[in-house]
This record gives sequence, structure tokens and C-alpha cells, in this order.
Amino acid sequence: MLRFLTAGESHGQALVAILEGVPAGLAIDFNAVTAELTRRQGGYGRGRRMAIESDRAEALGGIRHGLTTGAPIPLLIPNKDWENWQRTMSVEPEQKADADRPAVTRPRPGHADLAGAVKYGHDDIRNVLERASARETAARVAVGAIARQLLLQVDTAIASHVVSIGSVALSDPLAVTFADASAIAADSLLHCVDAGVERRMVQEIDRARESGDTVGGSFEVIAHGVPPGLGSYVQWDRRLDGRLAQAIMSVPAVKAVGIGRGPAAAALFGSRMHDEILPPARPSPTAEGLGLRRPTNNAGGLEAGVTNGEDLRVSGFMKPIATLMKPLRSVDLATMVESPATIERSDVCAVTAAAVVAEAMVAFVLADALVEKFGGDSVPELLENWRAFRRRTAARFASR
Ligand code: EPS
Repeated sequence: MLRFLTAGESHGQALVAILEGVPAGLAIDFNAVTAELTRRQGGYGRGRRMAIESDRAEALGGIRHGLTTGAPIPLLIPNKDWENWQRTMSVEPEQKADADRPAVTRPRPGHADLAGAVKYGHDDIRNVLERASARETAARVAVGAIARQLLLQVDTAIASHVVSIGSVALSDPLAVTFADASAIAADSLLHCVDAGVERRMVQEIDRARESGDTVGGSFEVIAHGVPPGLGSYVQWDRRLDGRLAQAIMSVPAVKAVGIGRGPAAAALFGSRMHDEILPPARPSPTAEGLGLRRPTNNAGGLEAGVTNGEDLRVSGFMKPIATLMKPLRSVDLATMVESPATIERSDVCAVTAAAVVAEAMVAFVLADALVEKFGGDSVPELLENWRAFRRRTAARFASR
């Protein structure tokens, strides 16, 4: 239903995205898009690049007088740093004297460097790392910011919080509510709900930086007000948990994805894991979720790959960034002699940024599933179908 492509290199002229499938008649707030891009640039432990950029997305079409037309939306995010890289990243045929940076030949363990050099036959690893860079996620956040605006039409909102950095972790992430995650101050260093834990997380990042190292961590995305009935169990590729897992796993450096209780579910007895179903409170609530009460939400809002009206909870686990200031051993592919891996400017920790990217990916998957369920080439058509479904569902599950 919805799809997007991105293009552009980290130090090229710009990043671009084309988003297709947004129904006509959606009012686009570009300040909200900028706000998301700014959030992605934040988090304690980011590198110097983030001080250079102040990301902004410009729409080149698909929107007229503030409203989507139903046509694809091309988005452009200029790279300010391109100014300093014009010769290195020129799209013109190479003028040897002009290529002002030496070729990158010493692959960083854990980065795309070696795999990409092998796959595409590049001698200069810059051809790999420029596209593999997490800078590309700025384009995804712009796309996600538009998807979020579609979701807001059906009262679905998305927030995230950082659960762990290195060995410092919240003890029970599922105890964090959507309201808790939404209330975290925008200027909080790591976007963790607990100030004491966050202080220790900051120390963990400082320790990594002081020893020329990097550190990973985990985050959770919570979507609130998600319509029940998105996704399906009838075919493997329609299960929404699978679609979310792919979307989150595609965020650079993410190594595992959890839904609800996540991997911890494997250690629980069924009686401790599954969320009991209780009759609606009286008087019957109006159409929030299903009306039925679920005292726990270990399932994270998904049963059999279908949303159940509870908060959707998806977590991502990020490995440490692959560029180390105290580099690991590698091989210079130009000479085949052992040499320390290349050092590129990078972040010490980017878990807070990854959480914002993951929010954008969740927004995209949910918006896609929303349009799939309720159809509609225009927002009024989609809303009509959504309201009718809500009315029907509320009537079915009202207390008698
Ligand atoms: C990033 C931009 C990059 C890196 C980082 C994320 O910019 P630069 O390479 O100019 O410093 O800071 O990317 C990586 C850590 C990576 O391994 O690719 C961004 O915009 O998020």
C-alpha cells in the first residue's frame, strides 16, 4: 500500500526519498517533519557531524497548498557537510588531482566495508561506507514523519524510550507506559524515563569514549491508540509482527527485535505470559481499543500478527558502532598486510537516534497496514471506513 525508496550518500549532495501511497487530502505539517529530524540528531554520544547538520526535508511534489494529492511525495534533505566533500564525492568522472581524500582500504570489522567491497568489487571502500552509513536514516525519519501524520488521523501516536546502554538497563521496560515515554523531556540526554539510570548510562558512554571504544544498547517503541485488526494471520507475509521485525532489523546496527516481553517470553510459563481477557468495565467505554480489559500486555499489542487494540510495543537491540577510535585489527586490501582498521569520524553511541529511526519505521509499517485495512484513496474515505469499523466493533463488545 505504502512504499518508499531512499537514495543519496552520507557526504553526497543530499539524501532523497520517494514516498508513495499516502491518501489524498492529508494536511502536512513540515514543522513536525523538522522536529522529528532534529530528534534523530540528538542523544549523548553522537559525533561531530551532528553539529554540522541541521536536517530539513523539502517536498518537491505530491503536496499542493499543504494537502497531499495522492501522488508520490519526493523529499529532499540537503547534506550541509557536502561543501567539504564536493571533490571526494563528485558524481563527475574522477579527475585524479581533484579527489582530495585517499582511498579507504582497511575495512572496519562490523561495518559494511568488507562485505560491500567483495559484493560490488570496489577497491575504494568509500563507495561502500557512504551509502551504508546511518546517515541514510534521516530520509527514513522524514518518511516516517509523514506516516505519523496519517496515523494521527486515527488517533494513533508513537513514542520511544531508551531501555539500556551497554550493561546499564531499566529493570522492567514494560512498566514504562506510553504516557511515561511521551513525557520524557526533549532535551533529556538519552531519552530514558529514569534520571538515575540515565546518569549511569551517560557514564557508560563516557567510559567507552575514554577508551577509544563504542557501546550499544536497546530501546522500545510504543504506539498508542492503534486500531485493532491491523495485519493478518492468514499468510506468513501479512503477519504484522514479521513486518515490524523486518522494519526494525533494517535499522543499521540492530541485531535483535522483540515484541512485548520479547526474548524473555521464552523463559516464562504460559500462565505468566499470556494476557487474560476480561469483560468490559461498566459503563461500556466508547471505542477505545476493544473495550475488553487486558490486565497485562506481555504480547505487546499483537496476537497472531494482528493488532489487538492494546499498545503496540516493539524493542530493538543495537550493537556497538563499528568505527573505533582505537581500531581493531584488519587487513589493508591494497597490500594484504595486517593494519589497524580505518578510523572515520563517528558516534560513540547512537541508541537514542536509533530509537527515533525505529519510531519512523513503526509509523511507516502501521500506516501501511492502516491503508491496507481501511483502504481509501483519500483521507475522508479512509476515516469513514475506520469509523464504521469502530462503531461495529464497539457494539459487538459492549457489556450486556
Ligand atoms: C550519521 C552520519 C555519519 C556518522 C554516523 C551517523 O556522519 P559522518 O560519517 O560524516 O560522521 O556520524 O554514521 C555512522 C556511525 C556509520 O557507521 O555510518 C547520521 O547522520 O546519523
